[in-house]
Amino acid sequence: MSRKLTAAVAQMGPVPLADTRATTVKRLSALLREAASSGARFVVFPELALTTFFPRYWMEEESEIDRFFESRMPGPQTRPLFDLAKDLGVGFYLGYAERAEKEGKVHRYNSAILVERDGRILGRYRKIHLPGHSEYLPHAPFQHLEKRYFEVGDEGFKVWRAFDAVVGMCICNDRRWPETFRVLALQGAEIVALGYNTPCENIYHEEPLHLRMFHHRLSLQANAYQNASWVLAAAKAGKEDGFGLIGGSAIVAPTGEIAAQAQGEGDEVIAFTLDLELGDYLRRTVFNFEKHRRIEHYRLITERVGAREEV
Ligand code: CDT
Repeated sequence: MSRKLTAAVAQMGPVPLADTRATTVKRLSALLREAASSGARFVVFPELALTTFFPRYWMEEESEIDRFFESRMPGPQTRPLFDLAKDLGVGFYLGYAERAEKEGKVHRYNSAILVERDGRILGRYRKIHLPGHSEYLPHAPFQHLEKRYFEVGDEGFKVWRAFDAVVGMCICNDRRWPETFRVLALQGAEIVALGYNTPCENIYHEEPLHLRMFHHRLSLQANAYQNASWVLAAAKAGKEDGFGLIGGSAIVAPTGEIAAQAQGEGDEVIAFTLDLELGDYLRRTVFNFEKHRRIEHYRLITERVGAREEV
């Protein structure tokens, strides 16, 4: 039986600091409509899609920080997107900053949700591989304060049955770590949805722009192939209040080939019909995990964090 799903990646151009949630939700709604008109039943939006990429700014006041966070999902400002999804019968992945309260304590996460075609939230992922730093870097061209504003996700890498497939989620920097995709694939992930904000400049060292894009694609393509998964990757792109973000939104096949990619750095929808059987085929053959993995030799992966010379 053929198993096909038309899915879309909705890239966003810059979201200026001054924009309101209402303006941004309108943009997301327009992208959702466009994706629906190209036949998509699942749409992936970027990481922190509702605001500018605020971890580039040093902030001290809690109220200043909190204005970038959602304490309810859907909340009054985001509700229209959920209602539209239900009307159109299109589900989505949405990245946002989550403010949660547990036992009287506030927690903040860089999160994404998976929403089914009836507008129901099926699942949530809280980003695990947080890049950047927590202290102010006086000489850096901008800050990357994810380690200051977010806690490490506490819910693991999970998958959900959605859109008649098995869907996993991760966020931005997670794509550079093979463990992300392998843990999802071990739970049967056929599709991995991922939103990202990748600055054009690397705050750690001088790096030519072409390498930023190369490493982005390399990570998507290698992980898609080695885990026989479709990868749907949505960027926030372009100059956001003067700070460049790479584009390169893409749909990558389980063969590791790029099936579709964004052309520009603005709001743009790319859609593709995923053949889910392609992944099944690879999982029965070259990447038949049950047959070929040798876990007795992988112990160090979960026992050791940093590398240590042992010669
Ligand atoms: N948002 C996010 O995770 N950005 C990171 C920047 C890393 S800088 C080496 C990314 O992996 O794209």
